[in-house]
Amino acid sequence: MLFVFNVPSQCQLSKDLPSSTITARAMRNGGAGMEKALSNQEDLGGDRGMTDDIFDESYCEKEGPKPAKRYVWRNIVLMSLLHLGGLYGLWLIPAAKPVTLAWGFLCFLLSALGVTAGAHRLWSHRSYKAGLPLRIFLAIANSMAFQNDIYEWARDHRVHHKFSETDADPHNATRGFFFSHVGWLLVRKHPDVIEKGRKLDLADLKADKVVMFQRRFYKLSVVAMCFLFPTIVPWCFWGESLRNSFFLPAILRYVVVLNASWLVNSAAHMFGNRPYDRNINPRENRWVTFGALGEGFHNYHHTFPYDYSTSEFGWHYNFTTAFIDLMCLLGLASDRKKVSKETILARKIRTGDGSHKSG
Ligand code: ST9
Ligand code: ZN
Ligand code: ZN
Repeated sequence: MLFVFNVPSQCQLSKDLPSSTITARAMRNGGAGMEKALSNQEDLGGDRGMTDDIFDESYCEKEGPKPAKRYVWRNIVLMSLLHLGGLYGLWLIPAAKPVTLAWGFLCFLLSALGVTAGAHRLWSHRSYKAGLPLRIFLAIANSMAFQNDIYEWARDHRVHHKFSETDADPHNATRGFFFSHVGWLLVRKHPDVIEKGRKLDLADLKADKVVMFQRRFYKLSVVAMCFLFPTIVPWCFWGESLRNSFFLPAILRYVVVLNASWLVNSAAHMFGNRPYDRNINPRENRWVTFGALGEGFHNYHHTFPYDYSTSEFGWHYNFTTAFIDLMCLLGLASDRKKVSKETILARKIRTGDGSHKSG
């Protein structure tokens, strides 16, 4: 049974790929099959109710020339203005009250958790369960992060895991650092992203009333949570100037959260070592881990996408894991999925790059 996974598929052979690429792709599928064989309780779906975040080796990129890039000028202009606003915010820092900077940092943590503990670990991967109060909190925090609504974010993220580094990956890192960082938001998607994305099982997201409510009122919630709320608090409560209140906790904080998140798609797919699977691009990148509240253990994460901690090291540089653990302690979350030490070690020995360390 396991030998079957290591045989290159017809489509890969017909594309005349270099043998190293064929082996790498076959190993990714082999990896998944082997993992299942290694542990009975840690099957790929578990009780998550979805498996569409597992790499699909059967996908073949279409033959022939790639479709031409179609720029979305509205996004290019808005993203440039936003980053200019962020630079202006940086320049304003010395003029701001310390409490405004502290507020900006709190807004960073809240919006980051809306992405890491919310859109990512809960809604994209179903790596733990959250009760209604926590889901409402995470959806509000997610609107503060303004990274597309949870439904769209989780759909794009599942398609990223399932078709990593191919045409069907929205931020395919083989198209370069800039494309995987922000460029993918400035052009029309490759048709395969949409075609493959439409076949994903998103029933769990559609059944989640919090997710669908946030999607329905997304624009309003973004205006309120990403821009108004962070601005109004310092302006009203400690008399910060409107200019500092807007450009620091709202604009600069938003730019920082965006770039910290995008670095997971760019830097953590290019720089770092691969202790768990040397055949895939995602890496362990300690700088990204630090800036993204524990989301830079990306070789581990793509190897075991169902692990709630996205790492084998618990709270180490992993504020998001500490947060989820605290939520479980308070009875607001449960059912954390964790890969056993034995499975991790076996995988490191079988497919790791020998670094056996993170970062
Ligand atoms: C942003 C997202 O920044 C950031 C994501 C980061 C992810 C990081 C992941 C790393 C792991 C986690 C780490 C977290 C770390 C956090 C740290 C925090 C400190 N499947 O989209 P359209 C359909 S957003 C199925 O317009 P175009 C779609 O439904 C920033 N279907 O495609 C629609 O159908 P219909 C703010 C799909 O025209 C049709 O296709 N936002 C899929 O190619 C057209 O959809 C922005 O900057 C799919 N996957 O445009 C811009 N995709 O017509 C937002 C699409 O039937 N985006 N469809 O309704 C856009 O403007 C556009 O999407 C576009 C592409 C221009 C990029
Ligand atoms: Zn990735
Ligand atoms: Zn993920």
